[in-house]
Amino acid sequence: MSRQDGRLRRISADSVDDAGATILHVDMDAFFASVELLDHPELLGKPVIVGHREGRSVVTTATYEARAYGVGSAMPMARALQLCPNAIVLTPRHELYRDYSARVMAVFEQVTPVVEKLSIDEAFLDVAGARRLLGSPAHIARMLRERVRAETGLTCSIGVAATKFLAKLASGMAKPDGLLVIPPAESLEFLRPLPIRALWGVGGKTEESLSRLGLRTVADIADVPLSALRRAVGDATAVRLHELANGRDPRAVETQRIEKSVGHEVTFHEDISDSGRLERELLRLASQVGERLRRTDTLAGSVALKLRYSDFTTVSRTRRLPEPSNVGRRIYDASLALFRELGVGARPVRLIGVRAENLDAGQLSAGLWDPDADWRDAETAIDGLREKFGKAVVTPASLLGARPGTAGGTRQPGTPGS
Ligand code: TTP
Ligand code: MG
Repeated sequence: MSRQDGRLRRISADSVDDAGATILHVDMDAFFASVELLDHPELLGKPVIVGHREGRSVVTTATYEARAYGVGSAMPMARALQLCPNAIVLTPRHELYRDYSARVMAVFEQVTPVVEKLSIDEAFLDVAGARRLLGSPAHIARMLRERVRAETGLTCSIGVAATKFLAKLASGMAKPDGLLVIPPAESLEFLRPLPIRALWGVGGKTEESLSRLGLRTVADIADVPLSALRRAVGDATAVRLHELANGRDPRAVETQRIEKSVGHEVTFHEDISDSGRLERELLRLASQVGERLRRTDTLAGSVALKLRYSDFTTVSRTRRLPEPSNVGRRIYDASLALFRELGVGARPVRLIGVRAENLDAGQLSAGLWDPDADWRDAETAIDGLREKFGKAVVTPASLLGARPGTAGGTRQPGTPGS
């Protein structure tokens, strides 16, 4: 929820009924910016943006004071400074954020071992088993917010509900520095008036197709016959949206992560300045990453691109996917956008790598979470052919009509990231 500026904030009263609402979604407020403010207390209450001021950089995040001007994550820095010329821009210090992330996650793990880390600053917790010892879910959530603040100086927002989807929705609404409990008996009442955009995976084209049918709210989706929904957005998406709109979400909080990331990279024999060539290489790497994700039935939440230039400076950039995916095409789209943002410029490239992060295993098994059914079917068919006839026969580049096998480099599978 990157556009959030806290204007529509909703929080719960102390007396809220939380029985059965055992899933917590915790998300740190303006995370990178809040960590920076710990070091710069004189900037508290000011519009602060974290990112690089120069070039074609984008905003990583901004304080809520800056968001009031319309500044948001992933916005070009130039645009952000037009909107908020007085903003103070701080250079990101990723190591520091990772350090705070680990401290925050450690606080979560004091509450329950059932913690599913989703990204650097958010996690799901299942507190069903912690209730006897620690109290009701809302009580646990309040305690958790206090502990996070006491141990790190940072604020977070927490959503408490009976399902992952609702808990995540609730934490977004409680921001910043709030707690919102959705009593299970009121789940539908809460959901139905929301715009369809609130449903996981609805954005862009899906939203357009649905509005063309006159569907505007979650209630509209819940009440429309499934067959009509299927015709509009395809089988898999229709079923998923219908389930979500009716308050059903079978996904459990998963603690086990087989791998934290999956990546491939290639080092060239000679430095490359031809961006077309590098983009084809990106497609190949992204496809390999997608194939590995599909093999373990894992979805990636974000994609990282790594470039090492001829002078050995190395940069990496991360982008969140519009929705979790294991489709090579989606991973390629995200890495290409990052690549174009960074640009090759005057510096030739000696290494390029693509990595899938925020992995979420086993979510596809219910068949409910598949907005990319067509791409996935096509790519899974290719997986099968490659297994049968060897990798050289069907390459991802052949999907785009490019000539395969032109990389001329050494390729190493990436190691799981930290
Ligand atoms: P978010 O949780 O999406 O954003 P946030 O914590 O800054 O703000 P809030 O949750 O209160 O809305 O992302 C967590 C961090 O991840 C964020 O502080 C910076 C980083 N990030 C990026 O670098 N690029 C992005 O596009 C996004 C969305 C986040
Ligand atoms: Mg956050």
